[in-house]
Order: sequence, then C-alpha cells, then structure tokens
Amino acid sequence: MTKRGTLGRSVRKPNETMRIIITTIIGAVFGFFVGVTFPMFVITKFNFPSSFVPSINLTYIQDKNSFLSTQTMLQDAWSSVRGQNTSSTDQSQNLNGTTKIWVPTNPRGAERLPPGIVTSESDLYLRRLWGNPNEDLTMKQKYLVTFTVGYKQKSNIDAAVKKFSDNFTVLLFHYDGQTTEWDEFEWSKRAIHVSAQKQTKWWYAKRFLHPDIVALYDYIFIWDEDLGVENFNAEEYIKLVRKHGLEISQPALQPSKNIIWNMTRRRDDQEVHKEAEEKPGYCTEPHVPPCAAFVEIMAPVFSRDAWRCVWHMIQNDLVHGWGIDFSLRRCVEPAHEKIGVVDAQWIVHESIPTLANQGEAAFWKKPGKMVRERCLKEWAMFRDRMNAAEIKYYEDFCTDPPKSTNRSL
Ligand SMILES: *[C@@H]1O[C@H](CO)[C@@H](O)[C@H](O)[C@H]1NC(C)=O
Ligand SMILES: *[C@@H]1O[C@H](CO)[C@@H](O)[C@H](O)[C@H]1NC(C)=O
Ligand SMILES: *[C@@H]1O[C@H](CO)[C@@H](O)[C@H](O)[C@H]1NC(C)=O
Ligand SMILES: *[C@@H]1O[C@H](CO)[C@@H](O)[C@H](O)[C@H]1NC(C)=O
Ligand SMILES: CC(=O)N[C@H]1CO[C@H](CO)[C@@H](O)[C@@H]1O
Repeated sequence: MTKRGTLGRSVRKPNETMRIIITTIIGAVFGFFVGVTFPMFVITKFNFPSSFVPSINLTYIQDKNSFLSTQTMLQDAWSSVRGQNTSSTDQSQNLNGTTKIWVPTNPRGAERLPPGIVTSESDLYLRRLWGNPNEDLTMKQKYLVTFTVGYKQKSNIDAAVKKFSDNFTVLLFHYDGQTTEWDEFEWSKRAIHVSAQKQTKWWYAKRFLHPDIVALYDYIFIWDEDLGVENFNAEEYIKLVRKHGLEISQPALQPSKNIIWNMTRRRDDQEVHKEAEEKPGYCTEPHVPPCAAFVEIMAPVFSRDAWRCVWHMIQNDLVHGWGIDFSLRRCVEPAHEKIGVVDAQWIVHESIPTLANQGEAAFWKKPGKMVRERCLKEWAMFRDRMNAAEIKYYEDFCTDPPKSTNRSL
C-alpha cells in the first residue's frame, strides 16, 4: 500500500512538472511571437541606458505594459476580424479547410490565391512605419538611377546625383562595404543602399533590378561612377529620349582620345544620333553595331520594356557585361531607330579603373590585368552562348537563321 502510494505520488509528480514545463514553454512561445510581431517594443527595451540592474526594473514595467497593451490590441483586432463578416468565414469552413481557388493566369506558384490579392510587381519607394499606408508616399518617382560606387568616388557621385531631380529614385550599389559614410550627403538618407563587396554593376543589376521590382519606373539609368556630368541634366535628357523614341540610349561622350567607338562620340550639331561611321570592315552592314543599334555599357539608359528584355539576357556568371552592348539590339525593334546617343546632354568618361582600384593598390596593374583578361574571356563566352542559343532556336524550327543575326559579334 505504502509502496503504491509512493509510486502514485511519484507518478503524479512528473506529470505536474511536465505541466509546469509545458505551460512555461507555451508562455515563452507566445511571448516570443508577440515580440516578433511587435519588434518595436523589443527595441525600446534594448534602448534603455546601459547600467543593467536599474534597467531591469524599468524594462520590466515597460515590457509588461507593452505586453498587455499588445495583447489588448491583438484581441481587439482579432475580434473585429471575426465579427466582421461571418458569411465569408462560413464559406471557408464549408470548403473543409481547403480553398478551391485555382487561377492559372496568376503568376507561377500563386495559382491558389484570389487574383485580387496577387501583387506581382514592386517598387523601391521608401515607406514609414506608422500612419495610414495610403498617405506614406508624397510622390512616386517615375525614374530610377543606380550607381555602382566606392566611397573614394563620393564627390563625383555627389555631383552626379545632383543632376537628377526628385523624380528619380536613387539606388547605390556599394562594392567596398562603406554605406553609412554616405549619410554626410543629405540625399543619401533618401537613397537606397545595397552593399555586397567587390561585385560589378551587372552583378548587382541582375540581382536587384528584376523587371518586376523596377516595374513602376519609366526609365532606368544604370551608371558607372566615373562619369563627369557637368553638361548633363537628367530631366532634359529624358525629354529628348521621349521625343526621339529611344528605348535604349546613353549620353554622348565628350570627344577625347579615350573614346573607342565613333558611335558614342559627341556631335555638337544635333540633339541625338543613331548611326556612326567606323573604320572599313568594322560593320558588316550599316545598321549593326558598332555603326548603329549600339551604346556602351558605362552609362546606359533603358525604357521599362527594353530593360525587361535586357535583364533576361544578363548572365549570372558573366559579371563584367562585356559583349552585352553588342547584343542590346536584340531587345528592341527596329534597333537602329530605337537605340541612340543623346548629344545635347553629354558626359565625360573619366576612365578611372574604379572597381579595379578597389581593395589592393595598383589593382589595375597586376590583378588589373587579370580583370581585363576576364572581361575578354566573358565577352567570348557571351558571344558563344548567344550564337549557340540562336542556332538551337532556328534548328528547333528547322529554318536557317536570318543573315544579319548569323554573325559573330
Ligand atoms: C525601480 O524603478 C523605480 C521607478 O521607476 C526606481 O525608483 C527604483 O530605484 C527602481 N529600483 C531598482 C532596484 O532599480
Ligand atoms: C470534408 O472532408 C470530409 C472528409 O475529408 C468529406 O467527407 C466531406 O465531404 C468534406 N466536406 C466538404 C464540404 O467538402
Ligand atoms: C518631375 O516630373 C513632373 C511630371 O512629369 C514634372 O512636371 C516636373 O517638372 C518634374 N520635376 C523636375 C524637377 O523637373
Ligand atoms: C567617325 O565619324 C566621323 C563622322 O561622323 C567620320 O568623319 C570619321 O571618319 C569617323 N571615324 C572613323 C574612325 O571611322
Ligand atoms: C464589417 C463588414 O465588412 N461588414 C459587412 C458584412 O457583410 C455585409 C453584407 O453581407 C455588409 O453589409 C457589411 O458591411
């Protein structure tokens, strides 16, 4: 008897312990979720002065109050959601816990959602954490400009950004890890900063400028950091691009001996040009790069539709973008009319091997040579892939490729 009694008690005892443990865990989990849902309260807690002992007392009160008010808020919200419309709740219960929605025209993977809630495109507008979401945005910028930057070029970038009006969202890609340093500039607080060390413009563009993300912008500038912009105004530039129907463009380059292609050299007698002469043999036809349908990769400007195409052409592993300029024409039709160079708003290409300068000193000499080699290698790889893809396409349709496309770049 005594034995059973002890046994019984000793059996009951772990049960109680268990209950306590489970209650504690549930409490902790609930507390965790409240913390996760309302991180602001957690932040307030950690913002308290550093001397720890008195802050426990304060924190506890603060935390307890916010916990209670959070709980009340949640309960109120939940009961109003539930009370709102029993009809829709009933409906989903009838469906036995499963929804019967299947909308094949929704984006891939989102077919189970009612189309009214599907949000397949985004933007880069900064919002605030409080207030009415409808009132967050005082204006929606229509254009996007991105610079791939290192902090050493800050004065150049500061000058450049000032040539872009408030109608532009400014996005900086930092390849040197320095981001908060830029806050010395007033505009930096409104800019978006993306940091990933030692990557190139096209690497960032592929990862962070998906066409669905930048879908609200009419024009997208994807620029290097070594451009002199004294004679450039972005609003005026866009007026000209619209006027001449340019889907892909760049500002002309001030003539200098560094200029490689005649196409991008500035002409002072016109607003825009779309064709150029090159040395004999450079262009197999008058309407192909580099004599037409061509801009370089240092300061391109894309329309929304053109960018949607070009983004898909960027290869994940070919980070320098060499050769893409020769293929831009594939994205617009007719390319020799919709790709052009704006002479009336021009820039200076300062040819600073900026990214190459990053990290090791004299990067452009020894490691710089390696970068150059990689650029050339990527160019060849891109050309080969493009040719192979094209041949495959035409083979699948059992036709010969058109003459103008069947040529190396
Ligand atoms: C607890 O808080 C009160 C008022 O907030 C303060 O006066 C008191 O010193 C605190 N106690 C401790 C132990 O920090
Ligand atoms: C709910 O599910 C059960 C079994 O899974 C099934 O017998 C019943 O018909 C279902 N009801 C509805 C409304 O789908
Ligand atoms: C911004 O865009 C609007 C609408 O196109 C235009 O009226 C305004 O002049 C632009 N702002 C500047 C500074 O050019
Ligand atoms: C560049 O273009 C100009 C006229 O647009 C022409 O006179 C000149 O010969 C061209 N340069 C080369 C290298 O073809
Ligand atoms: C809060 C809410 O949306 N209530 C709606 C519930 O549904 C009825 C009609 O079924 C509406 O009149 C209410 O406005």
